[in-house]
Amino acid sequence: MPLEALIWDVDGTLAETEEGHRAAFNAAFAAAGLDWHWDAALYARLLEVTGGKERIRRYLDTTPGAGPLDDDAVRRLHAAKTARYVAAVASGSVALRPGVRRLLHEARTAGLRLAIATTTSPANVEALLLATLGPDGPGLFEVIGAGDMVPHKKPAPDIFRYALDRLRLPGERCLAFEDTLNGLASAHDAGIPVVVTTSLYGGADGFGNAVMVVDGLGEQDAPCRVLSGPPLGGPVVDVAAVRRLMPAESSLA
Ligand code: XBP
Repeated sequence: MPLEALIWDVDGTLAETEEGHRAAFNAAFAAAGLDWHWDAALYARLLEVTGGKERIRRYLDTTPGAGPLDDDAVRRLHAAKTARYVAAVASGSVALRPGVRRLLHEARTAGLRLAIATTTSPANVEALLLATLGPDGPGLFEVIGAGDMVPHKKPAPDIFRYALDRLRLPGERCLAFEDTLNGLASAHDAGIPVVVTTSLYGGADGFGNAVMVVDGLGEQDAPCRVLSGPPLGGPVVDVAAVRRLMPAESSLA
């Protein structure tokens, strides 16, 4: 099937953002007078739950003595966290991962359409795209599916289906980039082939449904490593390489 669009996850894929999220959560907890502190090990476990509000709820449900907090209080706490995260990203604290800027440019030059499918809040996405790609950053993406735009977050396929619906494309004409098991499951269940770029919090195995697993997209002077899938034939994941990953045309097509 010819490739027509690339659909991108955000946190851990476009940029290594989760340490920024973790810092924003902890700052919001402190500002609210809560003695909660999410260290990296606890946060790695809590990341099994996508969505910041849902993650706070999971912490409340699994931490003796934390809470109780009603839904309104959770929403307010999460909004305070989002404000802190957006401010940090807007100040330039986060950079795109190696190869992301290059592949986005190559894809646009090749006429491929771009979309985003993420669990994070829309404000976080806009802040990241403006800070890293400039004022035209958000406009590079035809569709930005984020956060509560869908009823069920990853690993449910909703957010990738949302992107496909608005692209008016079938999954087999797209390619998704993800970094977590939840994200892989979400895109795969939406019928989209997935390239996994392993990340700080995304784990290193269990990506059997991916068409390729790499340690990043690579740059000419900093080659990426293929952890599973066909050889790249060069140092980076580029448009030619992703086109080769697409499923063959169906004989019935
Ligand atoms: C990552 C998430 C988000 C972020 C925090 O989303 O699961 O919850 O960790 O952002 P993705 P919010 O990998 O789909 O980009 O607090 O705004 O949810």
